Amino acid sequence: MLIKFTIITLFPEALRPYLDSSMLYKAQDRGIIGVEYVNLRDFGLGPHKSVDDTPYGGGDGMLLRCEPIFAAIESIKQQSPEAEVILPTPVGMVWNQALARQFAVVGSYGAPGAYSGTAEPTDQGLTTNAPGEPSTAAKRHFVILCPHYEGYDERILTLVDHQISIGNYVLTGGELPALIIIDSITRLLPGVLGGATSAEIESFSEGENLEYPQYTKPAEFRGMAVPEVLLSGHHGKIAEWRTEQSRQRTASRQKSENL
Ligand code: 6GU
Repeated sequence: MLIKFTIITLFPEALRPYLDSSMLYKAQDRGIIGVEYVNLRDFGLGPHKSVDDTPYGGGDGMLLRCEPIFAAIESIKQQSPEAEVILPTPVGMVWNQALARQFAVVGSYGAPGAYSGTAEPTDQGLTTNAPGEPSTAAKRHFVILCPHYEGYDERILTLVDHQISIGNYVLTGGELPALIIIDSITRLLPGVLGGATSAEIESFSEGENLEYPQYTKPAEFRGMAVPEVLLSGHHGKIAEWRTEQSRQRTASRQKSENL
């Protein structure tokens, strides 16, 4: 197993259907990733297994208390002291493809070229391990602590290695961000996507360039024709067209973002 994800959540039932579908299911089935759920409620206080309380100083809503969160994370770290704790939070660093690539780096220091995975070496020379390499323990273990309600007691930050936001808007909880983080890391791991290089050539992989448009059969649909060059069989011209399309898309989105 390359990466194990332990998700601490009050709503495991909200996460399971997505993680048990499609590529994330396959990644688990192939033993590339492991997913484990820890219900924060199990660490709640008192007969009602309470996990939240009102904020000191007043204000709306409820905050997650320290005790259940410390207990949950300490129980995981006892088994896995190297685990890295991720807190999805709107005040965190905004997630992007470069961060996903860093989190997908697994394995040990090695000579450049000494790996055959799809994740890229970092500046520190870290590499992935070869697909299918026999392994027992996960090479990297992420614990994702999903907040809920109006927030959390600030003292839980002493447990956290990475505070991650998925964009500049506010969600009701950390479950959707957890899925996004897991998905974007997992698809970079060797053996998850079909083609060996498909993760590399897609949008964002090369700098911040967006992917070119693609088409499949039929060649004409309701009067909409596939661009002629793609039917030409001329590989040089096709590559040129794709590069140009990619450049135009990237430029046009940059323009709309700067309005
Ligand atoms: Cl990580 N959490 C919440 N609650 N809202 C967000 C977010 C995270 N990222 C963007 N908005």
